[in-house]
Amino acid sequence: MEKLIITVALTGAQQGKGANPNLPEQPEEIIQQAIECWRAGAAAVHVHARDREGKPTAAPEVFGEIVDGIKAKTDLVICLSTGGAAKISLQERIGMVPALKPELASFNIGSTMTGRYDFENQKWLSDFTLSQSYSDLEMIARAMLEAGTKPEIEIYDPGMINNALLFEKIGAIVKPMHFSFVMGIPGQINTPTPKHLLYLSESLPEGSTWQVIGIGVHQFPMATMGMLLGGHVRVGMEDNLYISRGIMAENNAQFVEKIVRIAGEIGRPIATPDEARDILGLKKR
Ligand code: KMH
Ligand code: ZN
Repeated sequence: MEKLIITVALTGAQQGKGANPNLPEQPEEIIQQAIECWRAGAAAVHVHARDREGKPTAAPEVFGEIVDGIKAKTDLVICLSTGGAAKISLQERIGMVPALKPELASFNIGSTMTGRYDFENQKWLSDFTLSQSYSDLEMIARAMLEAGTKPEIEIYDPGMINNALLFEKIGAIVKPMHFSFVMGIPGQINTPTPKHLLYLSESLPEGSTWQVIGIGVHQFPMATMGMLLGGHVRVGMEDNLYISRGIMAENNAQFVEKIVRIAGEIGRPIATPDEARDILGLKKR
């Protein structure tokens, strides 16, 4: 079986320390947890940034501080998030791409809705629509192409694979493409079942690579299915705050340790960061 790339999404733009106090927010915490994940067997990290008040930011300086800190101590593949958050404009979201020219950056290839409802108090805790037109998407794709950044194409419903094919046709994305299947967000079409994962993975153009991102309780079951199907996995506290049912994660390295254990049991060897670069067709460091 091909070596397994373990990516860790260390922290997101939605949940904060209020949801899990161990969630890293500040650059020094993010860097420290990235190093621990690398030691545990991660090949890549997916990075979001926050300002000193803990609000999501896309500022290239903050991303730059995190990237420099991770690069100083590890050879991890670094994927920067261009997903942004409410009140962050499209231009701001992708500003770090030309500024930092990351190896990988997330590319949400369509519009998505995310929300969390508090049933007890009957109100929305978060309610965010990432609204992107085709020309917005083309702009993001071309910014990545120009910077030499490989897009990590985030797929929230199968139709978004068609968008990737369209942008490849017009020369804004080049093959081989790398995809993430985000599975288990209510209201989005990638239902977290084996059937859906099989369908998604079989719908990709020849030569593509992919990883599965299971949200919340779906994280480890979907990761295991992904590993069995020959895909790669993303785990970590951006997507799931619990290391097992009812038990809050103490840090991100715990997720890597758990995946390494499962991969060992099913006979899937783990990729080093440089092996991940080979698999993804990234330049050597
Ligand atoms: N929040 C995840 C479900 C991004 O950062 O651009 C998908 C994600 C997207 O990580
Ligand atoms: Zn993200």
